[in-house]
Amino acid sequence: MRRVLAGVLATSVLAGLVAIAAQASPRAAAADEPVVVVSSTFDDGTAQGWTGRASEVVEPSTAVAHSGTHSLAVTGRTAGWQGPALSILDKAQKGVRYELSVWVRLAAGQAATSAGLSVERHTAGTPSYDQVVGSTAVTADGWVNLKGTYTLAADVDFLTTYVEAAGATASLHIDDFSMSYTPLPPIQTDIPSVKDVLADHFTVGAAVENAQILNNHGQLLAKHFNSITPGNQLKWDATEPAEGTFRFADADALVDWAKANGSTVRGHTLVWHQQTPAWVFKDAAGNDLTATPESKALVLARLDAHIRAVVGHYGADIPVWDVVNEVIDENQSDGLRRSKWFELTGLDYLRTAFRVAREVAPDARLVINDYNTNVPSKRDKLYDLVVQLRAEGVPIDAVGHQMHINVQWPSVAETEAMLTKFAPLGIDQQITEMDISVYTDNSQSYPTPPREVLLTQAYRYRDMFELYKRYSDDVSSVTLWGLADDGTWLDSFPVTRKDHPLLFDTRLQAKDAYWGVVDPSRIGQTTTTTTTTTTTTTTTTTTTTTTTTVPPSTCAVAYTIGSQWQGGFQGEVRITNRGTAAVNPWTLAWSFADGQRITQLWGGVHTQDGASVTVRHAAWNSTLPPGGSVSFGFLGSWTGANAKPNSFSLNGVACQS
Ligand code: 9MR
Repeated sequence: MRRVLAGVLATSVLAGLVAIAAQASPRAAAADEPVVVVSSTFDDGTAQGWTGRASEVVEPSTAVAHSGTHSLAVTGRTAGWQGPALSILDKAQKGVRYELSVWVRLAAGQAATSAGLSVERHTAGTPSYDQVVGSTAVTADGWVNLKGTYTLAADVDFLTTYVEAAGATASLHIDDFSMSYTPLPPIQTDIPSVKDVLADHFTVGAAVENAQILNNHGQLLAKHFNSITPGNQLKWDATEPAEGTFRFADADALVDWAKANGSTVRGHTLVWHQQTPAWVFKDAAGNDLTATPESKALVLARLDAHIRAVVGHYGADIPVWDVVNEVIDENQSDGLRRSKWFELTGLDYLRTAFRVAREVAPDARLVINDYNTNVPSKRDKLYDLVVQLRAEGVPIDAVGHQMHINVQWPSVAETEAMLTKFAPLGIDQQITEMDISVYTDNSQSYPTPPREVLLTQAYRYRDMFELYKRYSDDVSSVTLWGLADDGTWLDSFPVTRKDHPLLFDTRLQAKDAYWGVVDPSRIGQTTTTTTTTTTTTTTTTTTTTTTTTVPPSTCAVAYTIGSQWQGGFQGEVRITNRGTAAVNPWTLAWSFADGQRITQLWGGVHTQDGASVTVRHAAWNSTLPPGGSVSFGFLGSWTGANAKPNSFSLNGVACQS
């Protein structure tokens, strides 16, 4: 049975989920229990806040329904990007990982096409578009579920989620949209910090996205790592999407976080054959450059300008750069990857990149980075290139070994041979992108990784870190490609399936793999409990007192009645941010039990729908700093006992009252 509560908030069709907002007596959200913050079923015969992105028409329809009586019909589309959109500005809290799910079906008679689910956000008027679910086949014959996760990492003044469809004029239906999150348990604070355990050997890093410096992720990152590598934010497509137009906001936020948290930053990466915008290899008329002296001069000038701008922007804040990435192809007789860079410039792009980086950042450590450097044929080609370029005076300071490996491959002996190969050069070596996939071939897929596989992984981490420690005179840093198993590129590479390659699980709790690095005598002492979906696997160690049952409360609300008279009263609400990150913007919601109605409110903007009240910040108090408070006051009418509301939610997350 479904109940439709005020607005778009309702209990969900998803069994066992708990809607916290606008319920009369919501219970506190427990860790590991999904909380629905938005549910749109359209069964009340309204569009429940959904609109078109342009002039297309959205209206409730009984023609088809995924469940209940209604769906939302979308007609009159004239472009692929058009489709139904819902503002989630008041619902999404920064740093919280939401699951978005919607069912899509084409209207009767429409030709098959594809559809996707995305988020549009604006910061200071500049729009960005984040894909939640990529292009997925849809037809008029049945419903297709688009489901993915989204974490807001930037301050925004506009935030919508929307469905678009490749068929520019296709009419479609959507139904049973939900936006939910599963509160994380607190991070374990009473286990050793990886960076402290390895302090005598090398720095320990994690590759991160902007969402991972917030909330629990930020706490975990700060506790265990003293180096971060922006996973995508310093790549060419992020920093110079159009010639001469530089964007540093995302990378700046990571660098600022590192500075504030005593962490160093590895700059990744200045030159790569991927994530390089098309304009770099086109002439002014938009034609592909061909290998001519003029083209070579043009791309080397672009490379020079790019490195000058990016490395120059960060100066001493980024002391290590992966100057070039993945330039070796061991299947070529000369060992050099046939990238556009190589085709247009030969080896000169390498020479230019290192030379300019050295000129702009004379003190930075300059790295040549690659994967599979343990494979002898590839390792030897890389070695030959490094020797040749260094002999020419090209300033290469370090070799980066990515170390994307799995639970069976490669052997420790082969990995040791990788390090000993380069040691005689007296060159620094860094482990730059390590992870250990639980899979050894593309046909495997575990809903939950078997315990023996996780134990094998733990022993692999133990053995590899023991090796690195033995070579700590040669190895200055070890970075993992990700923070925890809830964010890994291996979930979609080489095939889509859930992988578990890191030290912390999807709930940010220490795995056996963590103990493999920190204290191998404790491998096997973790207990693993599994719930029904792959994303709610929880590992708690038997050796800590932290449990997964205490919900993290990041806000507290004090509701006071200042004075009260026959029929009227004056109230004040004080919200305190108990988290470590600012909340901006904020919206507080609660439900009155006694028929109270707000007649006037200051310090915020209110709406009231029946018993449900929503108060959004005023223009001047939109930020709730960590540890700080904001207050607003109001006049209201009352009947009955004028009972105080006993639960509140801030941006959809339950607060203490
Ligand atoms: O982690 C990165 C992922 O988010 C990007 O989609 C991907 C694009 O190719 O790049 C990933 O990072 C890569 C890194 O830059 C170089 N070595 C391989 C990494 C994993 O693909």
